[in-house]
Amino acid sequence: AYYFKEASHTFGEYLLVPGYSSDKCIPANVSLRTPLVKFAKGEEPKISLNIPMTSAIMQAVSNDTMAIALAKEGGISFIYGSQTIEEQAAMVSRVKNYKSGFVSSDSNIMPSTTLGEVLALKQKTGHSTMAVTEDGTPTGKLVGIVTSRDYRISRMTLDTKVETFMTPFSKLIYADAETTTLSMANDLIWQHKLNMLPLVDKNQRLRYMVFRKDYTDNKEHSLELTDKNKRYLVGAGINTRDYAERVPALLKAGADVLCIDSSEGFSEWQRITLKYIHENFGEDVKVGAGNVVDKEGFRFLAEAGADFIKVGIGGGSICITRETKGIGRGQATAVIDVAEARDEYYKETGIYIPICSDGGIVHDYHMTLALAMGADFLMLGRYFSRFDESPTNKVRINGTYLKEYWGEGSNRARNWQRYDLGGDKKLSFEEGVDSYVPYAGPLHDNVMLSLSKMRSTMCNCGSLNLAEFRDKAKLTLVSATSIVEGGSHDVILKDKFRGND
Ligand code: MZP
Repeated sequence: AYYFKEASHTFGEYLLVPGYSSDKCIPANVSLRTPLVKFAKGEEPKISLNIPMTSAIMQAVSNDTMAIALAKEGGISFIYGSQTIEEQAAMVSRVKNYKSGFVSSDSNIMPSTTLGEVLALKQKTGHSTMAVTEDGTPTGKLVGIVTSRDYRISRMTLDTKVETFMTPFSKLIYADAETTTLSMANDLIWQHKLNMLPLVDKNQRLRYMVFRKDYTDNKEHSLELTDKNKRYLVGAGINTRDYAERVPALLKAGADVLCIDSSEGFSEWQRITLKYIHENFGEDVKVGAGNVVDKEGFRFLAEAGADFIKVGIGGGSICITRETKGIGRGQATAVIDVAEARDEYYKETGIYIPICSDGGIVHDYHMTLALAMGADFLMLGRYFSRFDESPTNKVRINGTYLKEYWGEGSNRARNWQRYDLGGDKKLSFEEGVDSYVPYAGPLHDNVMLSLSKMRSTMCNCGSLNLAEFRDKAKLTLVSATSIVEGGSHDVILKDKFRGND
């Protein structure tokens, strides 16, 4: 037998040691943009995410409602595959056909986005103007407009409320998108000597910008900031059995990316599946594979053609694989090892294959640690299952609100394909549990909070983007005693006394 030299560790056993933060290191300047699929040196990945979060390929997590909510934030869901092909394709298609209130693709821009990045997007989309919202979401407050005029590029900072939207002439005027026609808008523009006029809907959300005739090219413009053509990114899980039928149905429904969902990815079944998909549907169809926990597993899937590789066995909150089968590896060690393999592969071939840390995230800071250790993005099950948007029941037990959350390898999900080694089409024994998680409210609020912690930590480590963070991060293992030191200790929490009042 081969023995790994060191024990494998998980996130809770590590801490980050701060590095020098310059005065540029403020959370608003941090970009969390990350590649989702592989790309060659010097090229752009075909799909990137604005935040490094994906939701798990699970019945209790990723349906169409979750996918829309997460895409709005800049992440992506992988719709669960343990349902019929028709049902799964219908979910994908509901996401793709969802009419969003999003302020167009350009609105997915946060103040942290650099001017250069906005300009590149402007060029790509052909828009003369772009809206920048406070948190990069359609419903976020408008904080800036990037526009080009006389070949000069400027970024205007606006008052944060649409009601007090400032035009270049500091006029405080806006109009109702429901009742104002384009010609009425133009009249208003001339009457009030404006350069542009924002139109808002009844919820005061910005819907259109109307520009003065000579503003850029002597033509009248109205930019619809809801850009009805916008379609959210969505992924879908597949398995190593019915891919010949499932993949075309998902692609037809509009899936942007696929992922082989398996508890153990270092297998010939995955190689055959990847080969079939790329040969029959072309290299443009992007497929992730996994899960693996060491360099050898990474190399195998990289050579088999995976577009991204998921890391993690046995670390999921609902997972009992380590107890039932005795396989797995501490999640932090697995990520560190596989990230090294990814970097070696990149050096050798010039191909960067993003890796995803899947499972085992308990606290928000674990996400940040996983990214520091080399993950390009994260897959989260328990985290998202707690939100309003997850597909499960909300129940009240002993005065506490909870949501149901169950594993794909539990008797409830019976996703035998995920554990398939050839042979019987059934789940021979359970590898997951059926459980409750504390209900946590809407996805948007929670994701914003988690990301703001992530951005702060990155600033403490002197990093403004994820690649820089991976390079600069300094990590230390901590002893069991110092873990105790990390929580509140040697004080009596006031909460404990409430019952005795
Ligand atoms: P977590 O975020 O709840 O800790 O873990 C979610 C991950 O656990 C999933 O993305 C998947 O890789 C894994 N999973 C899903 N079902 C099971 C199971 O039943 C499982 N054992 O391990």
